Amino acid sequence: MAEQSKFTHPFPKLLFDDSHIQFKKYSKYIIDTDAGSDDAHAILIASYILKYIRTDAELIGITAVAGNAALENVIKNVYITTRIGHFGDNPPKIYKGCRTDTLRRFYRDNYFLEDGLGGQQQRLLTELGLQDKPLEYFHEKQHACDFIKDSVYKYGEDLCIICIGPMTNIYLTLQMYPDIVDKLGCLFAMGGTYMGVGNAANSVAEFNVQTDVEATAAVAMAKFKQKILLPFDVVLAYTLDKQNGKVIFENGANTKKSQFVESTFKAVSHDGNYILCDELAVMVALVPSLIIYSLQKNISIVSDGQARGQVIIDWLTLMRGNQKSIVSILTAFEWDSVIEIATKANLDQQ
Ligand SMILES: [Ca+2]
Repeated sequence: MAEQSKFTHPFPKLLFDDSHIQFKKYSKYIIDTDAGSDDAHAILIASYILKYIRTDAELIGITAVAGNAALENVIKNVYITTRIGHFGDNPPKIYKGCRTDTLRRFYRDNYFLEDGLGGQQQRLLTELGLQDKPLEYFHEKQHACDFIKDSVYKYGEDLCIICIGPMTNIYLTLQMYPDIVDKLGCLFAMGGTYMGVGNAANSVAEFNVQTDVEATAAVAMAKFKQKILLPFDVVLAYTLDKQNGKVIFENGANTKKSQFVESTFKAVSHDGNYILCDELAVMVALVPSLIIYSLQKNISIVSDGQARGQVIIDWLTLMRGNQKSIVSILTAFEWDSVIEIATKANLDQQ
């Protein structure tokens, strides 16, 4: 096993236990996304996994939510990605979700520039001959929340929803159809922190949670059968080494897919630190054998004050009653395999 895959915890041993469980494979998946270049990269990798590794599984749809970019841009970015990825003639359908967060604050970080795709959206749409298409061309008529509800009713325990954006779509679906809690197989989310290392302005919250704290807090408390969390600070702990980072993010494969990844990340300064964020979430959700350690802990979300949006971990099991909600927090992975998958996803032919 490579050195990098040995993740050491900075906490006393008593906080960790033998609670790691083997996560099951689901046969149906939905990706809920605020794409975002890293979401686009994650969807590209998902298309590779579904074509070559999880041929038994199906991505039944992609739901869009405002976050990294405005909803219209998220939808177009997802559409572009599904045409560049490994989906072939059968790309997943795209559903338009929530235009804003629950408090309607219209928060954007523009981390991947205004179009959410590193300024490449117009060029890529033009290359696909779609620059003049109206927004309706790119998505289904049914609203994302209704699609999520119908899918949960139809597939139940066989369905896993992978959330790589703010929780607004899931929260709204839950408000409209609360019985999905008892039916859905798994809710998997990239977001939050477990060591308090956030990327929001207050330094303790993570972007997806901070964008819709109310939605996250409500979804976190909902008693789904299985809730899995990939925290942001775990992603940071798994920063790629420079050599692998360059191959994956700087067109190491010299293919159309590899160029797509490079161009959409060009606006971001890697500073020698390449991370797989939403990408890692999608990889381990689709291929759970990549997960080698997790903690089963109660969590809750700070809803006000200076630490608004921070995830509180109930390390010593002190939370009571309605405060608590068990989540599987992922902390360690088969890193060599993760790198191999991310590298191969950039190749046009295998
Ligand atoms: Ca995202």
